[in-house]
Amino acid sequence: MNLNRSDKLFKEAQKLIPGGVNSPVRAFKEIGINPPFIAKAQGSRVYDEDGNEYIDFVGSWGPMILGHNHPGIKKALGKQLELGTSYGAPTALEVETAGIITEIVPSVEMIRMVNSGTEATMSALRLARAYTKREKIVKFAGNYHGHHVIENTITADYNDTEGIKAIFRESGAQIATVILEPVSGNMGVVPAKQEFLDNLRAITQKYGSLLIFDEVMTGFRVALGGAQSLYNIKPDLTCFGKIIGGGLPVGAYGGKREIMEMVAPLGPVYQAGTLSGNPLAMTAGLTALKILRENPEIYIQLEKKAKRLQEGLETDIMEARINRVGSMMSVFFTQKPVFDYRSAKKCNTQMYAKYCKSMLEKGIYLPPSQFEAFFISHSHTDEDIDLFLQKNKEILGRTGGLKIL
Ligand code: KE4
Repeated sequence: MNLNRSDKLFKEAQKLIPGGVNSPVRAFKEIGINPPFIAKAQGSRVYDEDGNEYIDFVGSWGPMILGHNHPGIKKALGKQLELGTSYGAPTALEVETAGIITEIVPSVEMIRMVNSGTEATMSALRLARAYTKREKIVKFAGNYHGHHVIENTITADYNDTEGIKAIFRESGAQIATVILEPVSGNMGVVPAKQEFLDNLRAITQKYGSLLIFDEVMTGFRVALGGAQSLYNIKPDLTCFGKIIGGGLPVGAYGGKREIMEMVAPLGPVYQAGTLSGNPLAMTAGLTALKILRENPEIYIQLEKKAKRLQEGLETDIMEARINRVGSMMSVFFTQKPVFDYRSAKKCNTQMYAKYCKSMLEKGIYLPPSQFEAFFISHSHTDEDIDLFLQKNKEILGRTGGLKIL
């Protein structure tokens, strides 16, 4: 596979940008090869600077649920471009976007736009501390809430109900909030158990702590209403990102009115942003959300395609476990269940690296890290799924074994 131009660009990039990338995972370090530099994308495909074509299962790490360069989003952006790109003033677009999210996600009565998932979780945590007048934050090993450093935390084990009960017995009165990914995507895909979430909701209520769902990845992904609609749990605050930007930079946090009313200029929690609610980003996000709301069969089709891929991989790769929720999934090279970060870390990550590299050489673009999710989009066809399964077979040796090892 010719990666000459990408290699040259990477060499140049490394002189100017830390690690040659603007986000670490893009450097393909875990895979041990130079990353392809992507030149364009359309539907389920991305194309690198050397003209190599890939079926894309990274989907820009989640936003591309409708596929790349969706015609409806492109048309809406073209129209908005005629009207300008940023005003630093309130717009009707922000009202409409806030409206559609609060309509689709009932736990969100009020919402504030920011520019990334990191900003969303950072702001939600600050707000939770201000609202409860407490400082401690409970988070979970293997969950990622953006690159901000969360101080004064207690790190618990995911899916460990007894562990959480013990933490609250010990420190409940000091705990401002519990934050988690209701379906983890950042240790690979690891779904929360229903009783684990039910307990979290009950115990935070009992101790007067807030429950924050980080749905930056799962929001509008695992279902239109996100993971909270699958588990039928109402968190106090929810963080969004990725899909709500339709491919442009958007994050948001929202929840109970009485909590959100503490945010400036209404309340004392100052949070601001030059490009928050930017008209272009709102246009892309709003268009994507309208398409998802008006075409519920999209989620039925996503489920069908993703289920078929999961079953195909489970049949062909004897050494692997596939965790999946809706159209987000991960291949773990282990024979044991993966239900928390400890079990995820026991997987054969070297095997994953070889698998990912071999699939890339076959034109299948997977996340270059075991501890990420890959995504099916509405633009992936049945042929794309067939090709994934066929390429998967090609790199397997003896029945189910990996020839590459
Ligand atoms: P951003 O600041 O990257 O928009 O969002 C941070 C974030 C917060 N919460 C969850 C659950 C997330 O998954 C993320 C970001 N996800 C990673 C991929 N796992 C983004 C990819 C990257 O870091 O380049």
